[in-house]
Amino acid sequence: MNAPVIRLYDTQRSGNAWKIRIMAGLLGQPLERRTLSIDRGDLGTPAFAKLNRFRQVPLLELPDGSAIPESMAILFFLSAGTPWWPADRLEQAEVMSWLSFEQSRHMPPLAQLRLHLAIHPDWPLAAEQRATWQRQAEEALSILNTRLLESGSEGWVAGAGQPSIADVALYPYSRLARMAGLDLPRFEAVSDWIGRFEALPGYQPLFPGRPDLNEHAEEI
Ligand SMILES: N[C@@H](CCC(=O)N[C@@H](CS)C(=O)NCC(=O)O)C(=O)O
Repeated sequence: MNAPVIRLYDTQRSGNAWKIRIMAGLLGQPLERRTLSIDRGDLGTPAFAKLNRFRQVPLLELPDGSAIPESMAILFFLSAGTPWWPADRLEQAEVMSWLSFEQSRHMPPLAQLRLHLAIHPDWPLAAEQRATWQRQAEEALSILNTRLLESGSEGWVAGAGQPSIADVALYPYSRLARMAGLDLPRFEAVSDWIGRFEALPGYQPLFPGRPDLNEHAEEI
């Protein structure tokens, strides 16, 4: 009999889905990947809309057929009961505040700049829009940098002693900031934290087995 599988719907270059592959790697949780392509229109099909009303990746499908959309919800689901989701209510609130920051102020400008500058440079991008995203992305990295400076050279996003799903959530689009045209080394504490994060046992690069391709722009 086949072992029940947890299935991840993702795309090759999705930073939001990368969070889930990293989390599964860090937890030693096997995942079966169903890799779709936005450029091919896979997310616009009625079959995918039936699985995920939000029509986005990541989507996690459980062995009983239930499905969880949204990277934050999936990170919570996978990490609950492990050290990646703290037991203390105040610490949980701290983690959630960083998840909210990632979704509202960090990921949107960084993901849009990466999409327009590196993945689809053929798409039109008005100078004013680019400048707004650039300002928002710099502000988000600066807030994260200040937090990591407070946490110290061994520290993590939502507490000094232990990484949490806040680190997993904030890693991908921080790591990809150069593709978004940002000067990542200027955010020294963020750069150091990225190095510490990538040294964690179970860390997964964007393209499996190819950490050298983390900033690769094309599907392979
Ligand atoms: N809030 C969502 C955002 C997911 C998201 O933006 N996914 C992108 C790929 S990284 C996507 O599916 N884009 C296709 C589309 O929106 O049509 C999450 O955190 O999971």
